[in-house]
Amino acid sequence: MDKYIESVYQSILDKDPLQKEFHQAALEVLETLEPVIEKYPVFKEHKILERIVEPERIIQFRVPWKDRNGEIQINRGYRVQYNSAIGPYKGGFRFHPTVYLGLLKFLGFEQTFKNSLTTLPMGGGKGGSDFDPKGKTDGEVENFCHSFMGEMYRHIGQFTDVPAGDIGVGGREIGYLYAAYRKITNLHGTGVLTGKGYGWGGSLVRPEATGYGNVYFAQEMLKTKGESFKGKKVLISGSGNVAQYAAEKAMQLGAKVASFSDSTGAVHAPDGITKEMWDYVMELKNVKRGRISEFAEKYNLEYVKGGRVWQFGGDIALPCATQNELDKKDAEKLISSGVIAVGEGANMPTTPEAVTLLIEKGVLFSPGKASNAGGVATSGLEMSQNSGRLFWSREEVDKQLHGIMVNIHQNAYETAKEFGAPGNYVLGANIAGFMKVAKAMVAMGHLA
Ligand code: NDP
Ligand code: 2IT
Repeated sequence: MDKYIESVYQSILDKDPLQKEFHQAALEVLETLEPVIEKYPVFKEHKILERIVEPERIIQFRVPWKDRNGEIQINRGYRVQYNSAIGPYKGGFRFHPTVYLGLLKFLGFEQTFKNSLTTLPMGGGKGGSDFDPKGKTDGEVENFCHSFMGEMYRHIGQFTDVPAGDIGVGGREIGYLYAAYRKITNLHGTGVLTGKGYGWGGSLVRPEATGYGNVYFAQEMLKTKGESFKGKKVLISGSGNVAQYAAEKAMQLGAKVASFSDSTGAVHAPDGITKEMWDYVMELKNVKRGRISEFAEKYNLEYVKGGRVWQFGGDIALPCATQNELDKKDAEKLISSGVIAVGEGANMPTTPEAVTLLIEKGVLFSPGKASNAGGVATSGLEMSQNSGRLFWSREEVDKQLHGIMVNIHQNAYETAKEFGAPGNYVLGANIAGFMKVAKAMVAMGHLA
């Protein structure tokens, strides 16, 4: 690695030695930026790298709430407002027991480049809490959300910072959060959150957007090799929002969706799931909030407790659960089963060693910041509709989402070629996402 870039990376390690996911995300970006720093010395003169790794603002607060027994519980709330050079901070809230500052810094950092790739005017941010919605009653989740928003409301707004969902934050949580925001501020400020329900400011296709977008991106990658989803065995990990809609779109394109998983295990459906089975998973996960093992039981499918879906082998892999869920061993298994494409639906699900191996072996590989950008892009479309006080049809939103994904693919593909690494979507997406933010920061001087 270039000495200057290495020194920036070293400063991150020195300042925050325990934030390992953030180190990983920063290194993955920094190590691909060498040709840009060489070609545009202005970025070094303006200390863009030193500035871009440092969040503009971090908010951390106490979230006290009462559980079903009337007992007081305490969680931590956060918002990392990473970069607002090209628009208001934008990015989801994650509610999961593993949430801490290092995790949210990784996600906010990624979000900055992802949002830039969408071409919409959105900066990067991320927030959340170590609160675990699993096993909680609706009432407990509601109490928690009200307390969380009791502090968060003063830091957000349509021109400041626009949060949305992520792991553990879906339509239910956004509803409770939005109610608290309205109560406190007396504003029907629809533009303050995205992922709202249809009828109270939400956009059609936002729930589907990340999963659909990931499949649209993979479709573009496959086209470069004269391939398509038709008849392919597709492995999907996770069974939450992104996994559900990636599965639906892959099925619509004629693929056999052969797996789902959750944090307790993996299910194999070697012949592909049917629409009825997909409906069952939707009800199981979104209404009953049950475990994926119940799906395996119901349809008499193989279930591997504590296992990962990659062991089942397939043509296309779409990791849609969480970070670092596909490692080098998993990549080896996928390669030996003849995988042709891996499209990240989650954020950073593939470990660096696995990414290197997949690219080396000529597997089409898309980094999450490019291929899962459909979610935040459609959040951007929700913001546009809120500003215009109107609603677009399903066809209109889906058409725009599709166009954005095709464009991100094209941009990453062309940028990789321009910088001497044809077919390397990691390098292409990092450089393309970085350039727009970096140029904006240079234009605005050292305060940006
Ligand atoms: P959900 O909460 O709807 O689903 C998450 C899924 O991943 C669940 O199946 C969950 O299983 C599993 N999972 C979560 N944590 C772990 C873990 N530590 N180990 C194993 N499995 C785990 O979240 P989303 O579908 O919204 O998010 C999935 C991924 O996609 C995340 O990386 C998120 O950052 C990313 N993403 C989401 C976007 C969105 O619009 N929602 C946009 C772009 C990216 P369990 O129920 O057992 O916890
Ligand atoms: O990681 C992500 O891009 C998201 N969780 C979606 C963020 C958003 O603002 O829609």
